[in-house]
Amino acid sequence: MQLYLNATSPYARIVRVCLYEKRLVEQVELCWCDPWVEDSELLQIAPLSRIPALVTDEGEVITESLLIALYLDSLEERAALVPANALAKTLALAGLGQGLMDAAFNVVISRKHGGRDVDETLLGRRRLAAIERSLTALEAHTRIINGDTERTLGVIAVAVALSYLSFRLPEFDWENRCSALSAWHAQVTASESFTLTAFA
Ligand SMILES: N[C@@H](CCC(=O)N[C@@H](CS)C(=O)NCC(=O)O)C(=O)O
Repeated sequence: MQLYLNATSPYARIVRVCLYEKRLVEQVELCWCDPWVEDSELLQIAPLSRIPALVTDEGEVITESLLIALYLDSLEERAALVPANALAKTLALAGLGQGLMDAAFNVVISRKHGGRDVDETLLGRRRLAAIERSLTALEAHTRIINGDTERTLGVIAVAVALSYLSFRLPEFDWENRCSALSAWHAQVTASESFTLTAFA
């Protein structure tokens, strides 16, 4: 298999963490690329020019981080990313994590191309408010308060989204404002799958 990725994409990091959790890293060639330039190799397989993109051994191209994670989960029984007996809980948390990631990523990319003024637009304000509300919801989330750190897709998506927030939008200072979330995140990200895939 081949995975198209870069070192700063939170979406690609979800997939990389999943590869370590499923112990599939050795079976994947990492193809480092820049989706923001005309990369002919990436464009050949991914018309949207977005990463992550996984090329399977059969030649199928799977895009969208959570869909790639589902595919990887199907390849190996060990370390279920989406356990059948906790399907709804796992998907609920994964959606929250992906949503937080989307909001944060949109803030970052909008500022990059439009400057800080974009924060004052309707969309800019909505995204910043969405991040704040998500942090509040996560801080009060029963799975986080109960210390559920089993690295399912939901836990991985939320933890990567929070790491991305620290990496790109440190002004949110969520680590000091959300103590339960911060303790939970520290525990989840102490694993090899996170330390070996840190944003660079
Ligand atoms: N929903 C997608 C988002 C993927 C995405 O937006 N990737 C970014 C990099 S972090 C990208 O490749 N952007 C290039 C572009 O939109 O042109 C996923 O979950 O994989």
